[in-house]
Amino acid sequence: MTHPAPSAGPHGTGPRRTGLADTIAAVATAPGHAGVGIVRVSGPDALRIADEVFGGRRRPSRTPGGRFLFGPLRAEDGELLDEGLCLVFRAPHSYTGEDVAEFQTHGSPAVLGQVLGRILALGARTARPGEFTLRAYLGGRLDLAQAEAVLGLVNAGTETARRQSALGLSGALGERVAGIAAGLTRTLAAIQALLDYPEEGVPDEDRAAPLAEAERDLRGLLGTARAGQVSTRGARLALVGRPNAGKSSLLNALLGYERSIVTPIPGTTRDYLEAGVELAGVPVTLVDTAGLRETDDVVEAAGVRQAAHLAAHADLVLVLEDGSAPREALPAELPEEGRVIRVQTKADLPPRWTDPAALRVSAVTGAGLPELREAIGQALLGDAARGEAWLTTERQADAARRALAHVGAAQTLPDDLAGFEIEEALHALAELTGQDVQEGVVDAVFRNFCVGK
Ligand SMILES: Nc1nc2c(ncn2[C@@H]2O[C@H](COP(=O)(O)OP(=O)(O)O)[C@@H](O)[C@H]2O)c(=O)[nH]1
Ligand SMILES: [Mg+2]
Repeated sequence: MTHPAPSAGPHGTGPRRTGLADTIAAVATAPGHAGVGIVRVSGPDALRIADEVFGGRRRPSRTPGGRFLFGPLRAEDGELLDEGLCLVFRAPHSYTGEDVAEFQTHGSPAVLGQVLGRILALGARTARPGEFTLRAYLGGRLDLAQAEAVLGLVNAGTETARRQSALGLSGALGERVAGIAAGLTRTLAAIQALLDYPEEGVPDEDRAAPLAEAERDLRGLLGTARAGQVSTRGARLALVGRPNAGKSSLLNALLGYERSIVTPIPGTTRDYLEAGVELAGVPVTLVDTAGLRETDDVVEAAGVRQAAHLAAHADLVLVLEDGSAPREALPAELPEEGRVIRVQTKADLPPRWTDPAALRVSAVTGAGLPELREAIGQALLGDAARGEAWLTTERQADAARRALAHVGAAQTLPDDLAGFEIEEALHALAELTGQDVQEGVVDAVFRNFCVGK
């Protein structure tokens, strides 16, 4: 599959760096055997190299961009390596913005290895992870958030992750950020225009109102960060409670198969175990833990300590209490309210207590499971609306948080200092989209890519 070059974002002018004279090459498809495999070459020599590899009558370097040729691919001594396609892209109309040739061959490691080896022998060098996309960013074809969205699409394991990454790639996040930045820039201009006349002061409609609006927009944007991150990297959900509360039974019910051992004997689960499942479009790792209780058993005590630790580090914690037995306090501290869902288990039996804050669920009959799934989805995704662009990486969320802090500070300060805070907020927003960003940050983003993308 080829990747049509996406249109540049609204302000898609990434910093240009020199030193892109190299021609780079890599296998772009996954290792292993497949019907088709792709080797990609990008850079100033891409089409000259393609002329040597492609043995058909027509030469790639004389072929207009956006066309493909079919013919033999040859080794240096003329031996036939395979028959395949050579796709020709010409700068700037390619994924990287450079001249690009893509060879589509039969998808075996042997064929792909020979074709890539020939290309490298002709003067290309092996591409580093994400280097094709890095070039698209450096050439201004993608902003940094769009590059992260490319990675999100490559890694997407669920429909939610795919949808949000596709939105990010379309530049929707960059546009949302640009809208906030535009408002801040106008406010900054209004403040600077009146700095020489401090006795006048900037009228509220030019300062207080737009700053409040920027704050609201940034809060809305940050409200999507948790959803964006859990939908792409996944979430950890720990089940905790006293022994026999029904943790292992509920884990099995959520999974739909018997993963964890269930017995009437308290203290059955002494180690923890994990299992993956998709809930509300989020890849969730369910973690079953040892029951929380005071115990003299060394192994069980270690499991209880571990359970508390797992709960502290989970994205979300289901706190289970046996609804068919008298309620007892849990012998452990629980995470803060926002990260907890309370569950009253064994809803098929007569309840011995009621608590409107707890969801009643039966692992035996399945009653309450749909509501529990719904509550988990709500807790993980919040009110982040499906159609809007979300912050999908911690890097993006961090930049948005800093922008919000500066906007908050600007609202409380006199004009000259407020102007400084607004500049800092704009700086953070420019980092979010990668217009104004340290090289180390860019490197960190692209380190997570695979070779060939
Ligand atoms: N009636 C009923 N029994 C349950 C339910 N969930 C668990 N149990 C029983 O409660 C006991 C403890 O269950 P288990 O899942 O091992 O609890 P854990 O110690 O918290 O992991 C077992 O005998 C289960 O069969 C339920 O929803 N309804
Ligand atoms: Mg158990």
